[in-house]
Amino acid sequence: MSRKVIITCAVTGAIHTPSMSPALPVTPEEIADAAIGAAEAGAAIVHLHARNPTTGQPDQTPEAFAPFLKVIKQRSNCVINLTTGGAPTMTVQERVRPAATFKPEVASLNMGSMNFGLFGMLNRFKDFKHEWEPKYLGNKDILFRNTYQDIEYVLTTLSETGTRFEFECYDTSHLYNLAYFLDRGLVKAPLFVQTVFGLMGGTGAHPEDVMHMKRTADRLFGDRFKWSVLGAGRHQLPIAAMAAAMGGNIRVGLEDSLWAGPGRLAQSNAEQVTSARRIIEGLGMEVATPDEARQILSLKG
Ligand code: KMH
Ligand code: ZN
Repeated sequence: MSRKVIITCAVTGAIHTPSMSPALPVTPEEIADAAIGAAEAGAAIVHLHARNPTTGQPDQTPEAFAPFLKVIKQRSNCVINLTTGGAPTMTVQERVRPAATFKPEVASLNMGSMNFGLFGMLNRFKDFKHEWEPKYLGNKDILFRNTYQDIEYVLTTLSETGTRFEFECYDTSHLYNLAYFLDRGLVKAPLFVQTVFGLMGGTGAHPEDVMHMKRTADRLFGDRFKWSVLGAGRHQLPIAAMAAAMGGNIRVGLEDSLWAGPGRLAQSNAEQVTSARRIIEGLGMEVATPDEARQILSLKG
């Protein structure tokens, strides 16, 4: 039997801004359509953020999530994964509210503090429509705060909900932080470890970085984790191909990359999911359905 590979699609996020791409979903209708389209193309999991429908600014209020969650649940069986990262400018108390309110099957959990370097994008994109965009991107002081206390706060806030986690690890130190929480019994196997490559402030996207992260996770967690990768920007598909061949799962989506190929903006999230699907099937493997992902990751369903 061929291996089942889980595709996660992160449809909008808090990194890219609306002026960068007309395909970036902003309104609740656009976010719902993007998530459903990604699921129809093969994503078992959709990772969701919300935005202010007028300005496109990240909005972590439960009220901003409610309209698109309702539509997605009505029209798709995909696994819903809500961000607890929100935007790096938000407090952890704000960030956890949507997951605490909607108790999804999966929520993201960022496993360490780091610099967040968005300013590289200021040279690549011009003509910002909203004043907040260049200000946000140009801030060289963004600290993405995920202290031990913050991580514990998310874990304890969600402990009664049955929500499991997409552990976002941007460096090997974050894997060690996860091992600490595993030792303390605050998180349970199978761990869904999302290793992030090529984001400024985190590890790079060289094949050696991927190998080192994978080897470290193997050594710390053995058979107690399921590995997934996310390559930022132009690294998205090369990292996906490498990891799929090494036994990993794949995350794509406009949160992580706006591109479909060199110099070509993706027209939709579904387009990136289709590219991920081609890689998986080209390697002789199969894309996991939402129910298969639920079983592989021991989700509450
Ligand atoms: N944008 C990703 C690199 C979260 O939502 O918790 C990180 C992310 C964080 O997805
Ligand atoms: Zn996210």
